[in-house]
Amino acid sequence: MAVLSSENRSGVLILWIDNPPVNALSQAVRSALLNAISKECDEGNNTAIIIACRGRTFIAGADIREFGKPPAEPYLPDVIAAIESASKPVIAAIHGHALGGGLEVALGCHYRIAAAGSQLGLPETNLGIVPGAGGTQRLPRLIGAVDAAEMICGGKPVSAEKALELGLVDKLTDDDVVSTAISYSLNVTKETLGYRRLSERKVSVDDILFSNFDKIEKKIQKQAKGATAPLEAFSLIRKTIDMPFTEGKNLERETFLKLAGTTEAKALRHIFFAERGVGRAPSNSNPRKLNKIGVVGAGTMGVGIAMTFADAGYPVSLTDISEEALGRGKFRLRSLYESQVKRGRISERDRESRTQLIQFSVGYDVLADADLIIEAAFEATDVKCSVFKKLDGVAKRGAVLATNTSYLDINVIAEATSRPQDVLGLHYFSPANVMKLVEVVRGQATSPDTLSTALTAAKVTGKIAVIAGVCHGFIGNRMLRAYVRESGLMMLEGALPSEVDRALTDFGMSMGPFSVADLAGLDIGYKARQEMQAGSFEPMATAVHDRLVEKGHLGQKSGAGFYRYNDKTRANSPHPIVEDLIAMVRKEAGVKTRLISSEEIVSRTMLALINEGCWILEEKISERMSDIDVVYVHGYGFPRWRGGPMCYGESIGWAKVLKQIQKHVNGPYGRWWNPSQYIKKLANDH
Ligand code: T1G
Repeated sequence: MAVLSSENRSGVLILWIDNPPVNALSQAVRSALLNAISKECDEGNNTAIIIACRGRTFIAGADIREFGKPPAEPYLPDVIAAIESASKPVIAAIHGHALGGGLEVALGCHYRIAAAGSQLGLPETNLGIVPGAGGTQRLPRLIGAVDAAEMICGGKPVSAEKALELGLVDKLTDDDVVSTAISYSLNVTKETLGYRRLSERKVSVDDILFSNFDKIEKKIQKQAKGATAPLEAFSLIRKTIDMPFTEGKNLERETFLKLAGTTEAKALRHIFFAERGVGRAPSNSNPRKLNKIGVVGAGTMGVGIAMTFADAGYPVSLTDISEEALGRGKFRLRSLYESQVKRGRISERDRESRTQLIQFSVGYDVLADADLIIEAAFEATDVKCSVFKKLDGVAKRGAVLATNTSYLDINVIAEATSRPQDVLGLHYFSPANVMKLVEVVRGQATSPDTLSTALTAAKVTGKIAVIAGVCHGFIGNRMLRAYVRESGLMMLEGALPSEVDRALTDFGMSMGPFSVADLAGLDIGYKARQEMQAGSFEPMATAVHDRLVEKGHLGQKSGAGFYRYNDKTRANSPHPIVEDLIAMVRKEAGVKTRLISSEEIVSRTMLALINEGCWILEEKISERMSDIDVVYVHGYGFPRWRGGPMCYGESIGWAKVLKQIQKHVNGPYGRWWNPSQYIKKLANDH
């Protein structure tokens, strides 16, 4: 199928790019575009050229699948140079997304028309690179250094409306964007092309002088959270802002090629495709219709889950055992939506309509017509089994019955019903209406249609769904246990909680393990451990955690845990009793302390994650390594620019990883370090 076709309409040549799914600038597209532009300029008699795209979007960028392969001519900067130097006006007719190389093509055009609702951006820094086809040079010449730096270094697209305000597009239309571009072309002539060629412009001096680059740099540094590409983009813009175009473009290309091969860029490409590879329904499955949702439990998770569906326009029946419990749920719902209105996230009308969609009631009768019922009751197997037994008696045939448990055995819960084939886990992460990740946990009896229905529910509510099998903690929480174990043991061996947290936030984790424990509530882990079989976890690793809970220090919720929290500012400071408790546990355990470096903290926690991840793959709890990375990046604050724990393991090298793990096998807690056959095979094959 041709990736480009041309059409003559009213004396204008329309070049239609047609390269599904997102009109990425593959080599074939670049070559066809270059030939068509050159041919029209050499021998065509049209008055103008329009570049437009078939399908749902304008060009969404270079073809990321070509990255990592030797670059193939024609190179995109040369294609764009040919567009810009064309002897007749070239107009970009934008709909959907104009991103990366797509926006750079549009910047090479002399005019840009955007359909209302379209998005324009240079998201390259999200892939660990910088724009590589003139974006860092043309954009500042069109909209000024400050707005350009914001767009390029932030990596976020702007709406067509904002683009018009910035001067990035010349016209916005609610009509057909190509027809609008044709009419627009009637008012432009080739005489004015000079100024329309951005490479012939300079960035205004005022703009450079008053750009307050230092302030922008600080903001970008904070947003980057350890990633290097945003800062590289900023330094490139700053360096080239008053350079001649060609010099600046060469430096841009040099920077682009340097970054394209970095571990960070490889990791960001990995997670980009990993996010798109998760949650694929089984091929032989048919999702059931989803019209009405039921939620059991009006606590924090239940209200968050109800909001998730109401935000997507689904009616929800939210039930609990008493009016008092419902009252607390209603209060929570109201305050959450009110704070979203206050922050400008949603309108007053949205708040009203979404609140209307959630009906509160006592008992289960209202759930009789629900297509999907999600249980978010107390985290205890006996409680959940009793809820599912009741649901089994109320729910209609074919309703999907999901539990929001974060680690319990779904097979046991399913067996409490007469329909285990309709039961699975939907493990949302708190706050459920905000966090994108949901683990879809298939029980041994879960049918393909039930699984497919749950995956559809996740998709239509904008979640990233990762399929998991049943084990204690599924994917994320099972790996978290290994990570917490090593953090806790290193605390006993000599590292302070704040040193462990700092080493890991410097590595890129959004929060350290002890801060996370305080945030989640130390009593959560305490209760979970009481339900776990002896020998299934390392008690020494959480001995201090347990002492804190027994003294009533539950973390943020009680004002103190590993840290003390200022109840006004929520700022934290070391909790004075923690060091005494650590010393006491060390003494009881006869532990001889030693200096523990941040390198050891990162190594042991990461190896623990990777080793557990390989066991999860060996036991087929997860289908693929990249799924585990998606769970950890989206559910546990793992730095995106490292691609996830398994991607990080790959970057170290599997043979080296296995060797380091084997060293721990011979250590004092070696029983937790047995390597799987899976990792041995990886080390052997790589
Ligand atoms: N290259 C190759 N495939 C791409 C792609 C791309 N740029 N963008 C998307 N896909 C695939 C994706 O893998 C999925 O495939 C399908 O398209 C639908 O994507 C020179 C060097 C455009 C907002 O970073 O942000 O230009 O799973 O599920 O939710 O300076 O895709 O179906 O097989 O995401 O509707 C810069 C990345 C590249 C844009 C659409 N551009 N894409 O979202 O669909 S670097 C980007 C997106 C660059 C220049 C530099 C989104 C989207 P499959 P999807 P969506």
